Amino acid sequence: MANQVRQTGTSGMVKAVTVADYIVERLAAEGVQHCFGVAGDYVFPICDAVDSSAKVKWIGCANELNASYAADGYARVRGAAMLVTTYGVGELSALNGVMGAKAERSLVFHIVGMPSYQNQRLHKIAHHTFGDGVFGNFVNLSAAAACCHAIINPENCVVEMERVIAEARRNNQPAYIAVPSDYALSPVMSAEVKPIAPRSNEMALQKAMAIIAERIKNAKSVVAFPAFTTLRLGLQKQAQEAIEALGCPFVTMLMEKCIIDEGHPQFAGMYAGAVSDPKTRQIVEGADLVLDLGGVNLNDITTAAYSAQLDMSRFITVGLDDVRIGDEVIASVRLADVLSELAKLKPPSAPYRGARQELAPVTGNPSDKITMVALYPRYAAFLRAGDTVVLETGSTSLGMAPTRLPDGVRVEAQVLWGSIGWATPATFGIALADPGRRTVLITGEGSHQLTANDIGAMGRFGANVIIFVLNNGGYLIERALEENPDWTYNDLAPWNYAELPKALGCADWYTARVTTLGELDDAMKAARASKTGAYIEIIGGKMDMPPILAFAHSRLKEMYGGTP
Ligand SMILES: Cc1ncc(C[n+]2csc(CCOP(=O)(O)OP(=O)(O)O)c2C)c(N)n1
Ligand SMILES: [Mg+2]
Repeated sequence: MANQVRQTGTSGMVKAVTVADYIVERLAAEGVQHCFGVAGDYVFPICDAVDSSAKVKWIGCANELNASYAADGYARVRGAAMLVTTYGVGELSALNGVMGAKAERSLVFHIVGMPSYQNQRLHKIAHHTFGDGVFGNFVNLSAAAACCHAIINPENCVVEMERVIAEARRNNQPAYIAVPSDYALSPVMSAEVKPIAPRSNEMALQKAMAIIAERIKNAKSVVAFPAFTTLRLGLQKQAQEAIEALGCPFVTMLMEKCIIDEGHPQFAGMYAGAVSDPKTRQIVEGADLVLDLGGVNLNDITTAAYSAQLDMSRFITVGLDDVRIGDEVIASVRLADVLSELAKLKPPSAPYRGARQELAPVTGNPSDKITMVALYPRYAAFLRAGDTVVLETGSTSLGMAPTRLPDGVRVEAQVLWGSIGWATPATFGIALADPGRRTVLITGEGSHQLTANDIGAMGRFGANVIIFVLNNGGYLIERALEENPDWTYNDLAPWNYAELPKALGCADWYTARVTTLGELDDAMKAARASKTGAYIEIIGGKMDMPPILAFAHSRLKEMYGGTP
């Protein structure tokens, strides 16, 4: 008992801290105040530790997939999130969301309660297994969704928690922490460790900065890409300061929309290969030096079906933990340090000044049906500084991409992983993570059908979000990505969307179903004024798609490859 970690209980008695309590306390110290999950017997000790914690609140979700998406959203704002699921059946349901967090670099601590060590040793036939007495069947699967993992026991708990926290922070990706149920209730054994904060190797940082400075000096034209990772790490301000010191134009791609205000004088537009404004395209593709601040993701979506013409030899990519210049990689250099070094540069006397793009005018008559041409500028006019808008994969996010949004609006989207259904629970997590901002969800109805049941949790936990659901009679984006738009698999069960909040326990929410622009304008005003949540179902046209989607439709071969 001598080396058990102890804390003083309220009664003044000294009691040993259990593994479960320690894990919850340690994650609370990482800034986690909410724990998303679904309970189960193997994970009861962890759930109990959360429920009795004064620092972390249990947020029960309708299912583990929703919980994982909510945790991803929360982590994007808070820097870390806690997700708790039960062995096998629970953790496996969460994997899509945890893997999405890995792809999009969002730090979710996934805690899973396992059957007890005793029953594992005895190879008992237990529920949530294949009935084979084997208990390692799922560890590798869940571990593959994370960047690191640990199976916790009372002796390794303190050391392993520091190791996985440091590694997860280094990569800003999920960590998987599995805890047998009897160990979870055992007292933690103390160990001499200090939290490890990721930092740069000073020599490597100096070397990288010298090369970057030389390349900047010799470049006739420089353009900066602030990457989505700066948002995940809370480094937007530092990225902006670096760009202001550089004085060069900066562009954003879909994963980075509004990462720095679109009204910033150095903003040179959104870049998406061939569908970019020609001036933006020239600035990017004609630049001598492209400073990629954080590691942008040049995927089929962000490059508009690989239509970007980028010479990678002109790139300097500052990753989370290294700097890449051509084929040279300088390891152990942190993005935050490079940004603060860049911010020390003396700004040029005549920095780049872009042509300021104003918000698109709101058009159409009150009795008109709702077209996408009329809808996107309305979203832009509706959003304001202090809003976080969550964009679901689908036709709308592609339509919103080139739509200029007001300054002070934060945008979240899951562009790379692109798992539909993500945005609804992610909105919930984001709203809980920062109640000081208004969280606005813009989703298609098809995506919404996957995870709409957690609207109930939004009401239960007082997340006063504003939800716009575009009901366009099916999977429009899929109709556009095929030669034949009329395959029946792109049709949906016709839900009464506007009635969902009431059915799911949010009786005091403002709800509306709108078919004309006048109704939409009135509903938007009412939603903004609502003190509780708001939910607006927008009836759109079955084939009314944004121009970028029409462009993709013309490049199906380039996107998917031709028939061999
Ligand atoms: C989990 C998952 N399943 C399937 C897909 C394929 N998919 C991509 S978009 C989409 C349809 C989206 O439809 P909706 O939300 O109604 O938006 P719309 O394009 O109609 O505006 C589907 C099925 C996916 N990306 N993720
Ligand atoms: Mg749809």
